[in-house]
Amino acid sequence: MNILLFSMPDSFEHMPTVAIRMPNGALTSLAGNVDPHHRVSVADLILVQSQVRQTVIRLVQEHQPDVVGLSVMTFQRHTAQKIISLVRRIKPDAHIVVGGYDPSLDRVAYTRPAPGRPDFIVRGEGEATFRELLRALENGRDYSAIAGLSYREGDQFHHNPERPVSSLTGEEVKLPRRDSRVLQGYTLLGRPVDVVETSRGCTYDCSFCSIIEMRGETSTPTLSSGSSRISAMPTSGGPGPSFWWTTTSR
Ligand code: B12
Ligand code: SF4
Repeated sequence: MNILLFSMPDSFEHMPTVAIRMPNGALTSLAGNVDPHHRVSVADLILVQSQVRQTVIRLVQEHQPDVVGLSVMTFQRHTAQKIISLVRRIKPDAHIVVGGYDPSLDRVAYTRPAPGRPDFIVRGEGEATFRELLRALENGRDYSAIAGLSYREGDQFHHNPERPVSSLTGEEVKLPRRDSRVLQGYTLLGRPVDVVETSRGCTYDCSFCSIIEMRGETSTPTLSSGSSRISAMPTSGGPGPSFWWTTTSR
């Protein structure tokens, strides 16, 4: 199947894109964890902030996606709903999936009847849930056994049980696929940048933070420099980024 994954274009006023244009770590991780016969394209819309509509239309026409996925933070919800409506108009048969912090923590906002409503909500960690969803779509299987998934039947959403948190060590979560990106130009203060994930979750409970709600009070260990996740980063001195931003919580 053709899969097109978008992150949202919105940035906070203190993070203008002239200073920071960072890739979304979730989407390349999803791309690295689906079955290998799928064609996955990742588009970080932060790179085309002034041409969002044209870019979405162009990419949908070029890639003819069977599945369109959106990664959404809370302050980006309204934009996500507008993009879903746009995709529905230009590719009505595409299955639309949302994931990330906002759909995970406020699923109700995505289930109300409205033009920007998705077909599926992936709650919590997405790698295994999204892979199983693609298998079910491909083989016409039912969705009720897929942990972490909410799915729509007519106007009714069903919410399956939660999926347990994964570990970054071992083979449970495979390496991200950065070569699935179809837009380029990530920079931090004008220098090339990329992200590498070194741990997940947190054992603290700060009231303003979404981590605990998302993953529970657990933390996967911080990876050592010998791990495959770190050694798969392009080495310094080569064509790779000048900066690596780690996604560890603390
Ligand atoms: C790295 C990071 C950044 C970087 C890069 C962000 C980027 N380009 O994505 C920078 C520094 C730029 C950043 C900025 C901000 N961030 Co930030 N960031 C993070 C951080 C530390 C890691 C995110 C990450 O890559 N995780 C690794 C990936 C693999 O995990 P994931 O994102 O959770 O994705 C998984 C699931 O959510 C799901 N999933 C996600 N998307 C999708 C999509 C689909 C289709 C599917 C199926 C599944 C799915 O599957 C993924 C794999 O399991 C998180 C905290 C954390 N530890 O997670 C905060 C976090 C995401 N940021 C947060 C916030 C608020 C911000 C800012 C708004 C802060 C601010 N006030 O300016 C800005 C906004 C950025 C912008 N666009 O302007 C909040 C979001 C809270 C919320 N409720 O939405 C978080 C959770 C921090 C927190 N403590 O609460 N951020
Ligand atoms: S990730 Fe940071 S802000 Fe969030 S609970 Fe842990 S220590 Fe607190």
